[in-house]
Amino acid sequence: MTTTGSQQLHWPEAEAEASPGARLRALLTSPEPALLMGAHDGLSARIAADSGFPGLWASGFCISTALGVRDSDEASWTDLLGMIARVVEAAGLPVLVDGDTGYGNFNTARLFTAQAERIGAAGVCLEDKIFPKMNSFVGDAHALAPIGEFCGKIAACREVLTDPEFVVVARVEALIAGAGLAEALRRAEAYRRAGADAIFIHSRQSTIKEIAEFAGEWDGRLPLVIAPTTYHSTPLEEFAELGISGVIWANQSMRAAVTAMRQACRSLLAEGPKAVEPTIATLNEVFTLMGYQKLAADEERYARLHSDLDDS
Ligand code: SPV
Ligand code: MG
Repeated sequence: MTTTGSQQLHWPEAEAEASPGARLRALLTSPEPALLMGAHDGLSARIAADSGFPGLWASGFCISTALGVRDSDEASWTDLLGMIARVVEAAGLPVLVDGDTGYGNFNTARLFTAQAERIGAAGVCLEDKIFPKMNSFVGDAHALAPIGEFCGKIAACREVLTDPEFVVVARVEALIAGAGLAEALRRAEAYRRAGADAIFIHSRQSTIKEIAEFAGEWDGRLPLVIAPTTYHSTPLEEFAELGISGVIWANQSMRAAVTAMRQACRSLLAEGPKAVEPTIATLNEVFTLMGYQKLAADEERYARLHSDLDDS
């Protein structure tokens, strides 16, 4: 039992016998692609869990955005871990943490990974770029880390873990950097040998084409994870046919929030609260989502538990 205390306080249904790492591993080795929903705070994590997603992606892009900064290592890694702890606690689901480049060298990467395990995350994903990194969809300057150095980072992260089931994902950015399929495969194989449990192969094309080519050549050597942000129109069945193990919906929740909050702000200013009220969650919906009923039940229970002593 490795769930955190606050999960038990808020979400008793989230208790599980297996460790977070074992639960994520089970998802990534199941026959169907596991759908991991992007989360950026406790609320988005809770909504994803409530909607039925089996696991979460703690997105660096989205947490940065929620903190009001850019996805270029502008947030400190302790800022991120603070928010990731909220994501883990609120969801009660296995959480794969976006560890970016590991915030520097092998040492910062392993410190980050050890902390992520300590706060109850299920896995960490490290990408083979240079610190400070830039979001993969911004510009063309995506310098890749030397392969040997990145392999050392993976090995250091593996060795610092206490749970052997904790998942270390190596993210290959060669296709993002325009370095081509052969380089992507060369890197993925090196990372597999260095101890990665899965490969996140990232692409920013609008079709599945280069991911399909990679998956064909890769031939199931390790589970493959993807984030179809730009090739979102690909049917899920195609991912299954390619043998993809994990599909990350990385930023849709944050982008939905941006649209909804903008709309509410605009309507409030232009038309007043009456126009906004029918389009937003009721207070009761929020109270239900956040488990206020359980708090009330607990309050009653503890008030009665030793109430006989009050009379004596
Ligand atoms: C993130 O969500 O922070 C990611 C995935 O790294 S992406 O933004 O799609 O590159
Ligand atoms: Mg990221």
